[in-house]
Amino acid sequence: MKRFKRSAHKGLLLVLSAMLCLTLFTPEQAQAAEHSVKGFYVSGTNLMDATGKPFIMRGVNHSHTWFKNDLEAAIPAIAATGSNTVRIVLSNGSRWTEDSIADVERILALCDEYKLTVMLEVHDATGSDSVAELRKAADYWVRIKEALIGREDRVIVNIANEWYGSWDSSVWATGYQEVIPYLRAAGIKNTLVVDSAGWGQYPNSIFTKGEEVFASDPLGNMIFSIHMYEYAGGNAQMVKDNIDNALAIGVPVIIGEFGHKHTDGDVDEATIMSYGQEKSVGWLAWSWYGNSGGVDYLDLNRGPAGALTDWGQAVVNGPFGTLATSKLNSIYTTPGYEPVPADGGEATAPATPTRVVATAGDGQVSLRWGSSFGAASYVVQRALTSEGPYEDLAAEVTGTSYVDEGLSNGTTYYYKVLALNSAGTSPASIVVQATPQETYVPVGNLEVHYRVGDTSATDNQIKPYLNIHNTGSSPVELKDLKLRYYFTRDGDADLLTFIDWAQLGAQHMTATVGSLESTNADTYIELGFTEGAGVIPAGGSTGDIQLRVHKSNWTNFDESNDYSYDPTKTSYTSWEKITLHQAGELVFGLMP
Ligand SMILES: [Ca+2]
Ligand SMILES: [Ca+2]
Ligand SMILES: [Ca+2]
Repeated sequence: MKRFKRSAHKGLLLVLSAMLCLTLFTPEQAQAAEHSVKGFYVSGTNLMDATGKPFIMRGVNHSHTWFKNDLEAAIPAIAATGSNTVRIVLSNGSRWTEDSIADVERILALCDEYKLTVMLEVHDATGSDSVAELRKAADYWVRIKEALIGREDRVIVNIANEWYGSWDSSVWATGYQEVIPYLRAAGIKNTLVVDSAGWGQYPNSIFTKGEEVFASDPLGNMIFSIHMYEYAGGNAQMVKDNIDNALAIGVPVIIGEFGHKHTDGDVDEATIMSYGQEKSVGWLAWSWYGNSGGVDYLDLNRGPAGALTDWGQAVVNGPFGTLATSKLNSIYTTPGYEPVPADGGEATAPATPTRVVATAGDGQVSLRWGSSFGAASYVVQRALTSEGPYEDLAAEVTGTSYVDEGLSNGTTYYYKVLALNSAGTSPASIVVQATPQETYVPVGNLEVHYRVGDTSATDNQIKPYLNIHNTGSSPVELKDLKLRYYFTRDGDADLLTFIDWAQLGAQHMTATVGSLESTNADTYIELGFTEGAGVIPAGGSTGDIQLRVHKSNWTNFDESNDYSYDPTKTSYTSWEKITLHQAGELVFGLMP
């Protein structure tokens, strides 16, 4: 029962059911007998995941091919909606820039980290009635098949977005009957998705020709997709009829795209979501962001990682939205699940840990990393130089973080993380480093906050932005305060200072240049306040003070060697490498 033709599908299923009863196969045995590859498979009108549980897609579409640089922002934000699936728009190169296999691998690795099942699609043949365009889509999947093989448990292939624009079924069916066996012959065993004719909005093609198309798949591992806009999802009855009639042929169907309205009318999105839940039918809303040309209202989100729109709120937070109804692919939640390659052979070693971050603390370093797909545990290695030698610091770490304690402040430590399972060990992650430092505790009630006004360390200006906070319970006279910003002046030219803006009034501020001899500091700018500057109220602050320093000959600085400069502080943060004196006494910060 590994493979059977659709024509015999229903009868054989009955026989299989009878055999299951008689021989008491476990579900695992039945699945192993029925499927030549561990991955998604079709059982009646259900799509099943590789652990044998029904998988009901809940998620969104993401227009990756037009916004290739936004992936790292978009995927975590999409995962945060609770989606279990993301449908990724790719290009086979006919109409847009082809997404290379390396790019696809990058997408799939990132989605693995965020436990998102991926439905890949190519968009170039959208609306075309040309079989040649469908073949180009199929050829694309064969070109990148090495990215698909071995990921049958988490990657689904939507052969061609909305191929076939006409409201007609014959050529639509024969086109798919040609390319589906072609994809299978190439060794692609992933679940395939076929969009209905009529730009995805003519589900009659599924009702009438769907069984013939399904029969062309020697693995019987394909599902249909309806795109529900005004012509296929315009009202509740239309939504229900289209879902019911598609399921009636005995094959799974999903709503691969839907909106809340469209060019020529309303869409009943509430029924799509609620009836989809009632009938265990998957759905993927169009689309994360980036819509234009008059359908901007279809954006679910404001930018790759911005806030949800009203449409996004409905899809994510609605009564049948992703947060209420989405369940992750069980492969990501089943302890001990190990991915198996397409040939059914040995389990594979996990992926290399990515997004490794080391954060220095007082006598310690905190490490965290993204979860590696297929990992049972992690090993953290440490060295005192970036080249090593690295020694195992912690083994069998089952989470994705580790705190290395008892370290010497001022010493730089280097770390790598590796992932393990029963099949082996991943390659090591990139090296990260951190230098533990004593935590600075302010002695009084005044605290200097700093951010960089420009992050270019080699241009002709130094731009520290400053704000003094009074955390005490009585007001502080500004005229008693002196701020110092320390740097190396990199040359002999005179320095010009400007208060570009100060919330308390730049006319109440003074700026003078002083010198000293210390590491990374031969010069400082001292900011003071006039008699009329007033006070910092209890619990208040000075507000923004925007200082700018130039040389008289406008040559460049090198800020990278400046004591007070920290380009990572792009938002206001307490910063002890700027000092504050009150009536001549140091009350905040560490002098260089
Ligand atoms: Ca609507
Ligand atoms: Ca600068
Ligand atoms: Ca400098």
